Amino acid sequence: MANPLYDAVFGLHAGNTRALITDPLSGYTLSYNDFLLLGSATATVISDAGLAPGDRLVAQVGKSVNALAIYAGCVQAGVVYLPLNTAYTPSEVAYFLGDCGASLLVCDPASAASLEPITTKHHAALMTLSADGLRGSFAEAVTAASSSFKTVVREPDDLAALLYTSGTTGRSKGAMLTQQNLLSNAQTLCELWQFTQDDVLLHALPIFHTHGLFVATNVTLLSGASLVLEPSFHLDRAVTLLPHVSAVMGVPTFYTRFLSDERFNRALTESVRIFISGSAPLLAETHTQFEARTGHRILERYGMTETNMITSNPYTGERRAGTVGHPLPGVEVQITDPDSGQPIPDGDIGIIEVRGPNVFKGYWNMPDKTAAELRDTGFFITGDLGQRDNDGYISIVGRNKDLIISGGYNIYPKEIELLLDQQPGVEESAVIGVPHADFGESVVGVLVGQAHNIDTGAIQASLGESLARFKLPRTLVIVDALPRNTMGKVQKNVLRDHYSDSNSPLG
Ligand code: MCA
Ligand code: AMP
Repeated sequence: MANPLYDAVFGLHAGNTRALITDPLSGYTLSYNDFLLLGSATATVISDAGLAPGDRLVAQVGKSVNALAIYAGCVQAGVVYLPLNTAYTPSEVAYFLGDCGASLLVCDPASAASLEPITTKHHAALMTLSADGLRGSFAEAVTAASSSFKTVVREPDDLAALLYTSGTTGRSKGAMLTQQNLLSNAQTLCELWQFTQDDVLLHALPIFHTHGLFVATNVTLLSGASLVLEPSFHLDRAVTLLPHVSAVMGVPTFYTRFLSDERFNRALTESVRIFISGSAPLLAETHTQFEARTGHRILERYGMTETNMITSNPYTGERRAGTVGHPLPGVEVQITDPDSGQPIPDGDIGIIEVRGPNVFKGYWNMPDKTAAELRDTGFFITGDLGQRDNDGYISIVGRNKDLIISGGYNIYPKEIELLLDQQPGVEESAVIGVPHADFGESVVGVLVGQAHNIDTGAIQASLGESLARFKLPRTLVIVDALPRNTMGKVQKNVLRDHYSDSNSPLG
């Protein structure tokens, strides 16, 4: 094959007049063929902007058909796609742009003025695309561009995307994802979850993360199904759309929000054949309540940016609440002792490690980090703690990495602690995640110092200048000292127990 990912996911639909994008409420549809033409015009623009195969394009744009076409255009042009959370601040974007050596940034017209000095500094071009995908220099160029583009030849091991995942040291790492990583995973999931061209997927996830970008989009495209492409998850609209769709993919927050709506019941979900959950733990209680209300058993699966999807509950067999199911076909999972790295018996708790065609190539320009997390044997050390039962179902019981997952977004405490430690009056800090009914976990910052020397409002404002809002601590508390063990290590578990009720917003 000339370009395995493009040919399998996009190219095979040339001439297909069925709907790829559909809005059952307004009647809008966009055919596969028209989307491919849009993707090819986008590839022309990318190539005309001077990007060669292997160059990086960074996109920080709202979710739209045209934004999705940037992904298609990059794959067709052999350019490495790097999507960014729209909530990231200019200082966060500056890091990604500089680290990956991007050639082009596509951003919202409203952000152009604040991002222009950054692109100038890093010698990258800047083009704009509005959140609806219709305005901006990039949109204009696509409208004027030829939709005839010769697909660039790529090897299975060539990079298709670079997705940044925060690091325990506070420095984000770019996970290098190859064509083969993305394609193999999509093919496996498509088959396992039995997607066909008759499916209509409610797509309300962001398209800058693996879940909404690769899992949802690639699986739909591979199977020839349709997408209801919502800009974001709005409960009222999602409830109205449910009778028109056959599949839903979401983070647990979607499901707890559905359950909070009294219209959500068996009749409303009759046309849906599959509800899939991932990116964060789904409480067994949510699983049970969901079944009682609708008769559906949510299918929970587990994945990571570096590995794509790793495990899934079965489509036809028992979907076991509180577990993430079995390793996907072709994917190996071993559970190892955190100290020795040796595999441990079923039932024991250890680190989940994974090997297979889904596992990334390494971290961009970080050979040491790659070597520390990707073994010579090919196993990637996830940092999640899990156990396997006698029937082969895997449960995630905790994390061996200091990570907070809020509404499906990963937040690394270290990144916030480094900033808190620099604030006036703060001697040191610890950032923890505490239970939150809507987001699963929310962020609490524990500051050491004297209350009269610390202005929490000013700290919050200062953090907001450099951190995306979803990372900001919802609560800041001041203490005399942090609890430490005999080795001097901060006991975050003690803090988590103590502040488990502190998830109210700051006043
Ligand atoms: C928004 N806010 C949040 C979050 N989202 N705060 C904490 N955690 C969040 N996840 C804040 C905003 O900053 C804002 O705060 C306020 O909440 C309202 O913002 P809004 O955008 O209206 O929020 P929302 O529409 O209610 O969004 C919540 C959401 C969204 C629908 C849960 O966060 C979401 O779509 N999450 C999905 C993330 C995802 O796709 N993860 C997959 C990662 P303020 O008022 O202060 O400004 S991929 C992955 O994990 C692996 C590979 C896997 O296995 O899938
Ligand atoms: P990310 O770095 O955004 O790719 O997030 C990956 C992390 O999300 C994993 O290492 C897990 O800690 C977590 N995760 C993903 N799916 C699940 C799940 N079904 N249950 C619990 N945690 C999950």
